Amino acid sequence: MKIDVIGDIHGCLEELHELFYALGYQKQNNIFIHPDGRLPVFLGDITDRGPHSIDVIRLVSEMVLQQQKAKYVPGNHCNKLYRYFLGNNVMQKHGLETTVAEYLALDTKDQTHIKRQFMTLYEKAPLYLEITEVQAIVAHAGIKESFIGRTDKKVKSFVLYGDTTGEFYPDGRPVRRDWAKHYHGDRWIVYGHTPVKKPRKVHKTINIDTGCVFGNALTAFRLPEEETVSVPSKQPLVEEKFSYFD
Ligand SMILES: [Mn+2]
Repeated sequence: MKIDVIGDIHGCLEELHELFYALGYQKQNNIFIHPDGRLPVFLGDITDRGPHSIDVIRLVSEMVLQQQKAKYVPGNHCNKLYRYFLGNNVMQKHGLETTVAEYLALDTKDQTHIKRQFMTLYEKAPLYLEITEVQAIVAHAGIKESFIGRTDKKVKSFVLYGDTTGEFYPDGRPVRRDWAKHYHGDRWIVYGHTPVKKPRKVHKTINIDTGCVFGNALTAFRLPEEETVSVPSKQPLVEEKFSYFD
């Protein structure tokens, strides 16, 4: 099996279409299909902040659930939207407000449909994916080697939010450890979550969140080829959202 892992989309539907075409996919029955049968894998954070979160939910659900031509794992933004749909009192900020505004502008019938589609997508998704054919693990914010195979609370928090210390910078961003530096496994860990200007490879880990919603690029990582493919963003650049590790 050959796979194309797709980084954080955050409602950037047009860039997603362009990325699929750049990867050689064709539009067929409202979804994107690769002539060689490649498997697209969405690594979470498909909504929030960008212009077309609802249509991204429609496309990803159609590909993953209805037509079963793609895989999906959730990100922290997906977790928060799910809790909003459950009726929990979640804070509508950090981009959730844009998805909620799009959702509330739909008529009641469409609202019911989208809510059900997204909740089913989330509930059926594994916390992370182990894809043995290409020796890879896809996890939204990454995963430590010792956590692979586990799905307890500690692992869930790591996979969704990353290796946070519990402390915060003065501007509110969480302090993160650079877990990738300590990863020495043989399998690829493909992740996103923390925007970087260029895909960041450290040992056998790769961060492919190239911050499309912040004006940089949308990126895919192809296995077994070990190649990245990026398309430029159509959003304005927000420089301060990009982090730089050594
Ligand atoms: Mn994230």
